Amino acid sequence: MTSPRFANPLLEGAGRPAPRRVAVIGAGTIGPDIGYYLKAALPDLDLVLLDVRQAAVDAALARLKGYADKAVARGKMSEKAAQATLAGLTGSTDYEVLRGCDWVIEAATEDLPLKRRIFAQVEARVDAQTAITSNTSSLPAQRIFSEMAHPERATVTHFFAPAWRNPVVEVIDWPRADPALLAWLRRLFAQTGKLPLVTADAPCFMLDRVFDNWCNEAALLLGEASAAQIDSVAAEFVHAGPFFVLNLAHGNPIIVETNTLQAAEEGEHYRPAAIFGSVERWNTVAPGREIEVPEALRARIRDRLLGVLLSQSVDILDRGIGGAADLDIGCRLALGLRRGPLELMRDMGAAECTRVLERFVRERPGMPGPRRDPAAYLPAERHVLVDEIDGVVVITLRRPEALNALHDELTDEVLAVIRRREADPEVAGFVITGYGTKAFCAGADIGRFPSMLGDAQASAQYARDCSRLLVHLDRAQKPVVAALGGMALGGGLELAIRCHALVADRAAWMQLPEVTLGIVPGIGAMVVPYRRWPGAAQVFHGMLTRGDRLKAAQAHELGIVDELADGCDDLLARAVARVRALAGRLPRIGDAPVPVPPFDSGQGRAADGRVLSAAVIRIIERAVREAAAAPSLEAALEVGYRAFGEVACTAAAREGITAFGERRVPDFGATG
Ligand code: DAK
Repeated sequence: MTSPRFANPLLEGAGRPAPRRVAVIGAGTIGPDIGYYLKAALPDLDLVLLDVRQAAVDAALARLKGYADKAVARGKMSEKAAQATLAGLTGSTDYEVLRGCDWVIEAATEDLPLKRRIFAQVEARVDAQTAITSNTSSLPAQRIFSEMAHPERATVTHFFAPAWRNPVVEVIDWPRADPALLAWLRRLFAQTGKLPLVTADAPCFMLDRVFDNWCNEAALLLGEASAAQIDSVAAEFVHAGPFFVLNLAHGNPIIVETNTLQAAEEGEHYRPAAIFGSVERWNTVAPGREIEVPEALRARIRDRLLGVLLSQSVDILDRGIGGAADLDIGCRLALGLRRGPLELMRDMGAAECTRVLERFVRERPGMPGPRRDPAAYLPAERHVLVDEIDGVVVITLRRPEALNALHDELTDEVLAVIRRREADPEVAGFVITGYGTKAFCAGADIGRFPSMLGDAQASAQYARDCSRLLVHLDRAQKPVVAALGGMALGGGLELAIRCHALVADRAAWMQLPEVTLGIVPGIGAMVVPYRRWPGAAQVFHGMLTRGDRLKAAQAHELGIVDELADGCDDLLARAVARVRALAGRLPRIGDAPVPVPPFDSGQGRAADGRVLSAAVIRIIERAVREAAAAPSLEAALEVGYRAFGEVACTAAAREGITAFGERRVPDFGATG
């Protein structure tokens, strides 16, 4: 596999335009789900579902209408967006509809001769530039496409269920594929909310090698333990145990097929467990429920399950089937692992990894063992991508499952990359951007907050600790520019405003939603804006005390955003150019106290009419005034940290954070 030129797919040039007409062949489960994802992301697209059976087409179209109706009912989609998604979505049983398509996606049964017949029919009707991809989970591209007239425009794009929602797509880099096709697919996926992971053309690619062998290993343990016991032990590592998932996905025949393929290609140790041939449904426990497992048996099952995960992971990395950070994020998002296998290895430590792997290879002869020290398999960065353009290091926050929300590990990684590269004379500076086009960053990962509630000291200290990156930016010797491609919320906006310049896509917007959560933005937003953009003080008052949104264009007029961009290429090009322009003349946030206009004592409501906490608003107003009067930036920031500590002890914070976790609107009327 050749590594993509850029880790962030959006840094690849546009190459060819986005598709206008797409066909999905196969109206079973995954084909229509792929179609729905594409139509929701690209509503102007002409999309046709093709199947040999009209009944399947009709059922698929009805299902997709149901998805759109549900999205509207849940407030996830506007009526208008739902109509646009369903418009231009048609079904057919006639291959002639393929004419004029610029992308054909095959999602038929996992049957090599059938797939080849389908592609012969496709090639007879489309022109040589049409992209053709297959959604197989196991069959190598080499086998599927090698008989085609133009194999260079074909590859595998392997989606994961449910394909309309699951962000992961494996994109297979096989020797005959045109690199421009891969670049186009990666970019298109990243622009439409997906997470493309490039993998080599091995049977079962990257993620199904992990999943299939995990399930197979579980089945091989059945002589010693029941399915329910094995699922109970597996719960430490996955959200749903292997047998539960096999029941859900009717997966037994799939494991038989895929592991037979791996056995034929790579050795008998991959042979599927015989029991798959005689059982249809496993008798097991649902996720969240566990049954008693004797300690010695638990330890044995645990070692075998960990063993197969680690063995597959080191093999994937040793053979270059996929990348380390991709393996971890793919296993979490596509396979439902609680932690990626390399995260597990990191947490286990080298000695425990070696013990587990040695035992596994001893008990399962032929299974791959490590070729390097366990530590050598760990990714340098887990949550950020690092690229370089023209001497500018582009750091991409990549947590698509949480709209790039910040947590400690992520901010530590950003800081580590900056520290590692800033002394390099070849490096002019840095751009920080968010993965995809929807979000720069949706704020702090609120999951961490409940543990701090009620402890003012610990909360204030946490705010100080979390500010390491931001304080580093205040003192940086090289420019750091924030490139906002979409929303910048809460802690994400606090990061952006500490960068030396902001460049934003016209569609981007900003918000400080903390007040709606019963907390305050403690790491700079009550301080920095008033010192950097005093003319916009009233706007920041509204953002802080009402959660008002600020659109990029207005932020540009106010001087907060230095440049507006049109689309992702323009955004990143401008951000890189801005880094170069800032060299040697970095703006610094002032130490001198600044005046602040009075707050208009509003009605304590958010822009959408929701009641906010009067106590929290009081803390914000006081902190803004105190910070503005503070004799230095450092002292002003300290005011913000302490205000976060204070708010963490309020009933409003407890209510707001609890409500967020429970996905309900907080009741600040009751808390004050
Ligand atoms: N954290 C974790 N996950 C998040 C997230 C966040 N901030 N924002 C979004 N996500 C997740 C969603 O839960 C969802 O996950 P699944 O349900 O798919 O598992 C996924 O991202 C996609 O989001 P949605 O499905 O909600 O997408 P929509 O387009 O429908 O809505 C939204 C987008 C941004 C309007 C919505 O996701 C939203 O309201 N998100 C929460 C925004 C928010 O409140 N952000 C936090 C602001 S407070 C401090 C340090 C920092 C801070 C404070 C103190 N100290 C150290 C003291 C900062 C605080 C904040 O940032």
